[in-house]
Amino acid sequence: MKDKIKTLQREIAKAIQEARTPTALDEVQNTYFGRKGKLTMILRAVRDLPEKDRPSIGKIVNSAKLDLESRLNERKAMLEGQGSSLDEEWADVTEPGIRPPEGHLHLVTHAIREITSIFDTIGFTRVRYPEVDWDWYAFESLNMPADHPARDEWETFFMDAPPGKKGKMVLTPHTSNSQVREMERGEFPIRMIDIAKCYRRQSDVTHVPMFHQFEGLYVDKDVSIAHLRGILDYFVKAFFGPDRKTRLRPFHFRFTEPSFEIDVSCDACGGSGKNEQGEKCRMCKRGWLELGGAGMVHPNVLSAGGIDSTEYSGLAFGWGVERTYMMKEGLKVDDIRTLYRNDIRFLKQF
Ligand code: FA5
Repeated sequence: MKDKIKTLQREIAKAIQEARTPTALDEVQNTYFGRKGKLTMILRAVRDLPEKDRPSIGKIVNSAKLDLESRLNERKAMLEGQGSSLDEEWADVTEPGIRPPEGHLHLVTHAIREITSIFDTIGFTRVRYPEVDWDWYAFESLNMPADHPARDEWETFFMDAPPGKKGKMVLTPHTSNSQVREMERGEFPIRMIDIAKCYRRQSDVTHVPMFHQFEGLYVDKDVSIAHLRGILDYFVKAFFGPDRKTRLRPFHFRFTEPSFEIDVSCDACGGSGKNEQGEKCRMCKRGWLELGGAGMVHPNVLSAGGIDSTEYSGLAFGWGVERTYMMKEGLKVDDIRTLYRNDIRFLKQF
């Protein structure tokens, strides 16, 4: 009996091992483990053995049964696993590929491109000048001598570097450093648009320490405030839409005379300063949003750029790219710092 069990155990183990598919394994299971299977019959035969032999033979049969069941389960798991992984690996080589996630340009880059192209259509060429520049270009040549209190408004970062003939080096606090640099090229008429990074020691809901400005400069014979108005109106209508209006508000800059702050009519309240309920508009001050500064180039600045101010005159303007973009219709960004927090949920919307 013992030999018979051992021979059957080897036979079943071999059959299990040789089953190549789950169906073949099912057949092995039926043949040996089923109601009339060879192993089941042996187990039953143990009952008919003389009582003295039953415990020892029973033990051998049971241990053979446990061993074979575990082989069967292992093989089953292996064959089923193989089947499913083959299913998963199946590929339709004719199917179109899956596009990898694609980024897009930052909204400030979009704004810079749009601004560049609007000014391009009226003959303003985009130029680039250093974003780390000499004090002379950032302040002194703009009618702001050293220690002049007007400089305080620019809350400047100074470079830890030895001063040169043109003073200390600064991270440009505005793009107006490009005015004299452009004049030094000596080509007329000047119609430049300089868009660059600016740096100031400021950070709150309307200020960031690094931002962008776009500086326009037009120098020729007989340039007047009428040109300034025309350029402003053209830009505002092209960038914000045909219904938006501009106004010039008297102001003071050391490098322009006269100087203005430029306001754009508020889109949220249509310039009325009140919302539909007749309450004060939350977006603006009395119907107007401030866009930036402008004015007629001061004769001292023309002289610093080597231009005869009795022959030539000029206009200049400098506005913040981020703030200008935030004034666009329907763009409800109420904290300028959001633009640079790199929160993908915010950036994805543009
Ligand atoms: C100037 O910087 C002048 N250079 C503008 C100018 C140019 C006047 C040419 C006349 C002729 P102001 O400091 O106001 O001016 O800055 C202009 C604009 O830059 C502001 O209206 C605002 O839109 C933007 N700006 C200034 N500081 C910040 C800041 N910290 N964060 C974001 N935007 C700023």
